[in-house]
Order: sequence, then structure tokens, then C-alpha cells
Amino acid sequence: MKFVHIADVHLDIPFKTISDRAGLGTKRRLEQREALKDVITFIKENNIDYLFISGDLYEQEYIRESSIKFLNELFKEIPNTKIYIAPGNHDPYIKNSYYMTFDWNNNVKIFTDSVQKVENDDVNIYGFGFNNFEMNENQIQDIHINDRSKINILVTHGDINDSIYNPMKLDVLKSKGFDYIALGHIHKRDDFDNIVYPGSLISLGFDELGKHGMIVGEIIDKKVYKQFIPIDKREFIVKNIDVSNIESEEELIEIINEVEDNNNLYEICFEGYRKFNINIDMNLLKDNIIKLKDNTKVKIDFKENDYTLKGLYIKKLNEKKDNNLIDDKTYDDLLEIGMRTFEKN
Ligand SMILES: [Mn+2]
Repeated sequence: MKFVHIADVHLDIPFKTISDRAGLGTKRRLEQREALKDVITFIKENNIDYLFISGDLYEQEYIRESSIKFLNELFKEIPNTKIYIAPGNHDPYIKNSYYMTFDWNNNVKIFTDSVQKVENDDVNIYGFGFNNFEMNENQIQDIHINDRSKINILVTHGDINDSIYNPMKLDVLKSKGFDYIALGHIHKRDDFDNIVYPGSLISLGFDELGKHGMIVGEIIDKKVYKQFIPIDKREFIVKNIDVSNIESEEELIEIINEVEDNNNLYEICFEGYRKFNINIDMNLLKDNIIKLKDNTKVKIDFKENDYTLKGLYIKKLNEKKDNNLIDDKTYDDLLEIGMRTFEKN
């Protein structure tokens, strides 16, 4: 049997914080739809028997009925594929959720918070999901495989570390004897033999670097052959620039714009000691640079006989530090706040 395993799509997430540029949120939501279409196309072209969606398919808080209809129309396009969804902490199985209220196509099975087993000819599929935005009910204890001659698969959402998100211990999961465990929750792809987090289908921001996509697998004679196939056409990349030897904002802009022209989205993080005030107009940067982060410290050339407000401020701070009235961290913070204030004027 052949399967596709995805998780953490987070459909309709607003993407509020990924960018300093307008419009990128909407663009990224369009790309979520495109990614889902690409998964469905792959399933059609490769005659995939099962689609496992391991939670956080959508955002309960933001999901619109139009997006649910869009999803369901896609599911209708693959009538021969059985689809199993385990609700996650962002799309729990709760009253008034679309999982409960929407009339899903008949190839879609949505698991609830109690463990259910669905028997197919060759495969038994077990699953459960979240009944709330947090869950700690240990359902995993109650799962016992009854027919080991068949392929047994578990679909769920949760943490393999201690947390409030359906924590499950890896050794307990391993001991259950499943041929494949389709997990979701961790957005970075990871696997422990056949216990697999596919990662988020598309990256949700600069804390989700690298490639994102789906797991495609085939189980033959109880042996699992699986591979990762990228779906997200972009990668989020963080690039650090040490500004210590850069003389001006113009020079810095030139260096920032040396990033390659490609589909990837860049966050540029400034570090080191700055000699000038950094206040860059995003319009001067290439389109694929979408976020700037300033972790620089100000370079101070303090002169004892500087009686400007700035000079006096530094002198006062130095005195406090010398007399151990403030620690190094507070000194750095106050220096930073002060210098930023003076830079503005
Ligand atoms: Mn998630």
C-alpha cells in the first residue's frame, strides 16, 4: 500500500509576524492552497491509497468556511484515496468546529479524542486527536494492536517530549508494534525509524528553516519505504551580517542586496558594533528580503570632556558600573536604550 503523510498545514494562519513587507501574509496563504493542490496532484498521479493528515490542518481561530470547502473539493478529486485526519491542538475536535459541523466527502475520516480503529482489507488504521487546545489524557496506553498479520498504522498529533500537547513517550510508542506512526505537531521534520514527523507542509516563518513538504511511503511485506518530497517552493533563510566594519547605511544596503535572486525569503540579522544609525527603508532592498533584525550594539567613542547630553549620559552610566550599582547586562541595555534615543535626535 502507498501513502502520503502530511501535518501542520495551519490553513488560514494570518502570517502576521513573518514579514516587514505588506501583502506577504496573503501571498503565503495562497501558497498554502497551492501546496495542498500539489499534494493532491501527486496523489492522483501516483495512485496513492491513503492520505494521513496528522493534525493542525487548519487554524480554528482563523479558518473560514470557504477554505474548508476548498479543502473538501480537493478531497473529492481523489475519491479512491482514503483520508484520515487526527485533529491537533490548533484544530481540535470541539463543538462548532468544522470537523463536527461540515459535511465532509465520504473518503474522509476524522478521528475524535477517543481511539478508533478503522479496518481496511490490508491495513488497520488507529487514530485519535485533540478534544481541546491542550490535551493530556494518555490515550496511547489503551491502544493494543489486535491483528499483527495486517499493516497497522497510528495517526495522531502530539509531543514526544513532556508537554501539555498530548505527550507520548517514544519507547511507549515503539512498544506498541505499529508499522508506521504518522505524527504531527513538531514543525521540523524528524523521524525515529517509522515514527515520523513530516514537519509543517510549508514553512510558517523564520523559526522553520530548511525544506518543507510531505512524506511519501510504501509498505511492502510489512517493510516501510519512505522518502521526503519537498512541497514548499520557498525556503526561509536567516543571514547574519556583522556590521562592525561597515562604514555607512549605504554600504550596508549594498551588502544586504548581495543575496541571491531566488524564491527564498530572507531575514537579515545585523550583529556586531554599529558606527551609524540603522534605519533602512525596505523599498531599497530586494523583494526576497522580507525581514530585518537589529542585534547590533552601539560603538561608543567616549571622551572624558564630552559635555553633550550623550557624553554626560555615558559618563553617568560608567560611574554606576564602576561603583557596582548596575551589572554588565543592565549597563549594556541602558547604553543601548540611551544611544538609540540620541541617534534619533
Ligand atoms: Mn502545528
